[in-house]
Amino acid sequence: MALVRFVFLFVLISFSASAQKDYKLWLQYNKVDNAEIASEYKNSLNNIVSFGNSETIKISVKELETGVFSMLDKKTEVKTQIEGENNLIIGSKSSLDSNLLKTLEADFEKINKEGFIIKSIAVKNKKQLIITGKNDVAVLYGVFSFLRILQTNKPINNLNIADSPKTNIRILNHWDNLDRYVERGYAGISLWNWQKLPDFIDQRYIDYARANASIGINGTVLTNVNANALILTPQYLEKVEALANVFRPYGIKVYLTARFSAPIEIGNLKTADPKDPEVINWWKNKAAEIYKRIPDFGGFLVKANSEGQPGPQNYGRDHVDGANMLADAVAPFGGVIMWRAFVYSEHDANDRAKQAFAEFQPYDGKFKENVIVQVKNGAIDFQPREPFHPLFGAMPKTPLMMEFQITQEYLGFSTHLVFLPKLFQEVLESDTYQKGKGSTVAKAVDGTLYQHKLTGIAGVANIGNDLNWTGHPFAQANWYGFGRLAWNPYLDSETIADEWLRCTFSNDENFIKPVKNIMIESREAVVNYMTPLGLHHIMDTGHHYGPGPWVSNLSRPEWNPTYYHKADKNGIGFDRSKSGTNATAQYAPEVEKLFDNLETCPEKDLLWFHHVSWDYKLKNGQTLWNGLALKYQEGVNQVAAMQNVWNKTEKYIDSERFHEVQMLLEIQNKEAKWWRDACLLYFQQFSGKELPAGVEKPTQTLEYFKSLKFPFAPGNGK
Ligand code: BDP
Repeated sequence: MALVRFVFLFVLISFSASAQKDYKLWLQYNKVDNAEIASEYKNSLNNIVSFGNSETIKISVKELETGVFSMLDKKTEVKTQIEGENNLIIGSKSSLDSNLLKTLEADFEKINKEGFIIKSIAVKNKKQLIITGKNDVAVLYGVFSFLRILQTNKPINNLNIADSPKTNIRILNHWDNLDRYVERGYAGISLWNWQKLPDFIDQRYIDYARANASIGINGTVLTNVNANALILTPQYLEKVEALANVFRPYGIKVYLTARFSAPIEIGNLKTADPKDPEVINWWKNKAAEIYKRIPDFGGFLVKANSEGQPGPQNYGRDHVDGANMLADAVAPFGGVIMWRAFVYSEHDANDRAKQAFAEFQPYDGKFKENVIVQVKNGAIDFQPREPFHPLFGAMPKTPLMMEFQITQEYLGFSTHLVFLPKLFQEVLESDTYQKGKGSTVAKAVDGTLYQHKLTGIAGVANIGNDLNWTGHPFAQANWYGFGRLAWNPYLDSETIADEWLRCTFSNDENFIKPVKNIMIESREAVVNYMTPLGLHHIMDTGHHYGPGPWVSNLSRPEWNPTYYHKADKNGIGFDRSKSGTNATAQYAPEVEKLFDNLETCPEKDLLWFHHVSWDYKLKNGQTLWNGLALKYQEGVNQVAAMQNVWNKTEKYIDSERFHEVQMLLEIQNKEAKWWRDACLLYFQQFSGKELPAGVEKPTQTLEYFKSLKFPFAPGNGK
C-alpha cells in the first residue's frame, strides 16, 4: 500500500513538474549544465545593483533574481549602491548617476526610447555589467535579453549590446469574444475572465504580460475584430481597466476593437454615420471616458464593411471617413486607429485578391496621422503560402502595419507542428520594388521605406487557457517568433528557432540541431501537403479543418474553393496574369513582370497566378500533374521524417512534452495523408491521369473524403 502511494505521489509530482514546464514557455531558466560556462557566469554576477524603484524596476530585479538563482543556483543580493566588482547594475537613464551617464553617453545615442544597452563597463577601474535604457520598460527588455544570453549559454564577459525595436506597435490581436469563445482559437477559451473581472486578478494575466514583455510585445487588443459593442460600456470598461493596470508595468498597452455601430447599439443613437455630429460627439465622449480610466489606452482596431461587419459604407461614406472620425476622437489622448484593409465584397465580381488594393490604394494620403492601415500578409487570407500583399510599398503617404496570423486557422490548428517565423520571414524579405530594388516588405513595415514614424506588426494570437497556452508545445515558438520579428523584422527564422529551443528545452547540440531542422522544414511541409505550387483556399468550409477542394455551393462565389483552383480538363490554377484578372498589375513593374510570365513566375506561386495545363513542364522536368502529386507526397514524407527525428529526442527532454509532440506528429501524419489523398483524388477527375511512381495510392475513395463532416471542429462559432 505504502509503495502504491509512493508511486502515485511520484507520478503526481513528476507530472505536475513537467506540466509546469509547459506553462513556463521559453522562460524555463534551466540550470546551466556546462560547468565552465556556469562558473564563468557565477564569477561575473555578484550582486544586483538597482537604481529606481518603480513597479517595472521591481519586476526587472525579481526576474533577474529568479533567473540567476534558477540557472546558476546562486542567490544574488540586491543593493542600491555599487560596491566591489562584477555587479549587475540596472536602472533607466534618469536614475543613473552622472558618472555612469558620462560613461554611457555615446551608447544612449544608439538607442531609441524603447531600446536597451547591455554593456561591460569599468566604474572606478572595477568591472561591472550594466543594463539600461531610456525608460524602465526598456530596462525590463534589456533584462529579458540578458537572461536569454544566459539561457542560450553565450559568453557574458565582454558584452556591448545596443538594441532597439524597429517598430512602434508590436501587438497581439485576440479574437476573443466576451463569452470567452475564441474565434479561430485552438488552445482553450479566452484568458480574459470577464465574469470575475475586475475584482479577481488571475495569475495568468501577470504571466501573460511577463511572457509578452520578454519578447518585446507592447500591445494587446483584447477583443475580437468581429466586435461586440458591449466592451465599450462602463460595466466592461471597468474590467478592461483592471487588465490595463496589470499589464502597464510590463509595458503593455491595452487596445479594443470598436464596433462601428456602437453608437446605435449602446448609445441609443439612430445612426452611426461618421459625418453625423451626434455620432462624432458620441465617440469623442467615449474616448474621453476610456482615457479617464486608462490614460495610456492604445486605441482601436476596426474591422469595418468586411464580412458583414458594419462600417461607414452603410451610410454612403468610405473607409477614410470612418477611420478619420475615430482618429479625431482618440487623437487628443495620443491614441491610434488601426483600420483593417481586409475587405472584399460579394457584390464585387472582381478577383477577390484585387479588391483590398483596389479599394484602399486610392486612399493614400487621406488618412489622419494617427491612423495606421492594417494589412494581412497576403491578398487572400492567411493561407499556408501567399505572395506578399500588393498594398505593401504601394501607399507611400500612409503608414501600413502588417497583420500575421499566429493561430493556425489554415495551417493545421494546434495539432500540426508548423514553425511560422519561416512564413513571416519569407513575407518580410519579399521585395516590393516600389522604390527600386531592395524595397522589402520589412522596410515598408518598419517605416524606413517612406520615413513613417507610426509603424507596427500585429499577430492574431494563438493563446488560450490551455495549460501550455497554445495547445501545441511548438505553437509557443510561433508566439515567441512573432514577438522577436515584431521587434526586429530582419531577424532570421533559424536564429529564432535556435533561441527558442534553447530557452524552452535544452542547450544540448544533439537535440538542437535535428529539432531545429524539423522546425525550419515544417513550413514547407505544410505547404506541400495542403497547397503546393501556389494552390490556396481549398480547405473545407466554415471551420476550415481539412481539405475541401470540391466545395462549390456556398452563397458567396469567393468563399468556394472551386473559385480559387479552377481545375478543369485543361489544367489548374487562377489566371491572375494579363490574360486573366490582371492582379499582377497591382505590383510594381519588376514584380508584375516576374509574376505575369509563366516562365519567370516562381513555381511556389505558379497556380496563384496562372492556369496551367496538366502537361506543363516544371523546372525539374516533371509534368504539372506529376509534380503536383509528388509535392503532396513530399509533404507527407517530410512529416514522417519529422517523426523519425522527434522519436530520438526522448532522452533530452521531459517525457510529458516528448509524448505530447509525438502524439501530435502522429495526427499530423494522418492529416497530411488525408490532404494528399483527398486533393489528388479530386484533381485527378480533371487531369484524368495516373498517380506517378513514388506517390502512395489513396486507401479511401473521393466520396468517402467528401462525406466527412466536423460539426464541432473548434474555432468556428459555438
Ligand atoms: C478569416 C477568419 C475569420 C476572421 C477573418 C478576419 O476565418 O474568422 O473574422 O479572417 O480576419 O480568415 O476578419
